This record gives sequence, C-alpha cells and structure tokens, in this order.
Amino acid sequence: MLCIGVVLGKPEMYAQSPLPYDFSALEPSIDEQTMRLHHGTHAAGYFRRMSATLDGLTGDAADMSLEELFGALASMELPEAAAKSLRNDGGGHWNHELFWKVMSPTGSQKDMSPALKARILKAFGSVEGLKKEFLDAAKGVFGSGWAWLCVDPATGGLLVTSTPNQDNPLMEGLVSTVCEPILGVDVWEHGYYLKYQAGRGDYLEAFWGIINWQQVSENFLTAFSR
Ligand code: MN3
Repeated sequence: MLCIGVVLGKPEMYAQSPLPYDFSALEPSIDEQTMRLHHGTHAAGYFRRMSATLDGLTGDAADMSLEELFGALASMELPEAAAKSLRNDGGGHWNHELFWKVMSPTGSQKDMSPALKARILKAFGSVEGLKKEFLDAAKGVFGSGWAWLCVDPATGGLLVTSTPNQDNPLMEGLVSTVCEPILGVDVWEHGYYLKYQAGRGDYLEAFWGIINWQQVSENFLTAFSR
C-alpha cells in the first residue's frame, strides 16, 4: 500500500506535530503571523475534527491507518459524515504535516540527494524544469488546493499533480492521479494572503527558496524503497 513516513500508524496519528522550527524562522519568505495562524488555527482545526471522526469509527475502519483510509475512502461503506470528514479533515491534517516538514529556514538544493536529483533530471530535464512544472501546477489550482511532487507507484518515476481543497493524491477513486507525495505546497489563501494578498506567484517563488530538499530526498527514499 501507499504511505510515506508522515503519519505512521494509529498512535502517532493522534498528534499534531509541532513545527520543526520557530514560527518566525521562515521570515521573510513566510511571515510569523501567517505561520502562527496556519499551524495553530487552520491545521489544528483539521486535526481536531479528524480526531473526533477517527474516534467514532467502528469495524474494520477503526483499525486502519489514515493512509489506508484514504486509499479505501471511495470504495468502503462509511457514514457520509465520517467519509466527508476523513476526506476534508483527514486530508487537511496529512497534507499540513507534510507541508511543515518540507520547508526549512535554510532550504537548499545542495541537500538534494543524488538519487532524487537523477530522477528529477530524468522526469523534468532539469531542476528548473521541475520548478516550472511544479509552480505552474500550483498557480493553476482554481480556488484552494495543493500542488504535489509525487512518486508514481507504477513506474517509480516522478510526476507533478495538483488536488482541489484538502484532497490528497493517496485518495484512490477521488483524485485524477493516484501517487505518493514527497513534496507539497499549500495554495489556500490562508497560507499566504496576509503577506502576499493576491500574489500567489510571489508566495510560490518564495516557497521554492525554502524547500527542505534533505527532507524531500528522505521522502523519496522512503517512497522508492517500498
Ligand atoms: Mn493550509
């Protein structure tokens, strides 16, 4: 099954990770107030609502990991409210847990592993080619959503995709492209509006400069070694 190391099994699922850096650490790319609101209010809300939903699950679903639930959401019989919450709140929690970890105050392409870099060159021609495709996908999200760099489980190759709302590429049957995310960017306005207003492109350029390529390389290794 598909899963990456962001949420591992049930006990860890019931936690919202603290940021791996200070709220102000991503300044000036992402401002402190945005990070406080984003982590402490928006992401905390997804986590709280998801936890309540998970607590109420019964039968087989009660023993499934969040990734397993994502994969089965479209096919398993769940009460409508629970299915909706797992998609929106569960997706919201999982997506943000990845997002915090793929940023770093000292983000640097020098930390990209040779294995990941080789795979990027194969898929996109160059790191600049990936940047263009990834940022174009993020700019092209209508309304709120996410852009992703993913491992294609069928080929092991890399691809770029996007999802609306809090959908996640592991949600088989609900998303256009099922794949394993190793990098994601949040293009909900709550992630950038205070500093950038309508300037989504400026926010995305700034995001590109603070990507934690060491973490993305680890995510790639985890995905690829499965
Ligand atoms: Mn968000």
